[in-house]
Amino acid sequence: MATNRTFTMIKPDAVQENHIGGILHMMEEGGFRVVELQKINLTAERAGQFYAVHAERPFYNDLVKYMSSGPIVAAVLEKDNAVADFRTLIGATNPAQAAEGTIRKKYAKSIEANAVHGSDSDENAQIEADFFFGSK
Ligand code: YYY
Ligand code: MG
Repeated sequence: MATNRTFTMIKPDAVQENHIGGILHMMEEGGFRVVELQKINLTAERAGQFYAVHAERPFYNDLVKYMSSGPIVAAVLEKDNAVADFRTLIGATNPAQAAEGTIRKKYAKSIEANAVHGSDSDENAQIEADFFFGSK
């Protein structure tokens, strides 16, 4: 995958509360093109694999439970400088610290139910996109 792509998920509570459209709109308005899109249920096992890097963290079990509690929307997005620009668009992990105008400021309910995922590096964007969509 080229370095102008990133991977995102719209998390269960945002899907449950009918924010798929609003969140995708903010992504498109932010200059991102949707190149892959899929609504899917993660099993606890798959959610655990996706967040395996956090397996030793105290929030891991709750995170896995949350991420498998309802459907998510997985997507690959394209834009110049995608990974960094998307992290700016989504805002801080903790919505209490998220800047005005960010997706998490508008839609996140808590540090766990924080509306969206965004890859943190080009390498992880590739790995995470492949996790859902396979190698392209
Ligand atoms: O990349 P980002 O999603 O902003 O945060 P990470 O530090 O990678 O954590 C992944 C995920 O874990 C976060 O989106 C919510 C959850 N989490 C949590 O529930 N409690 C924390 N103290 C930290 C993270
Ligand atoms: Mg992260």
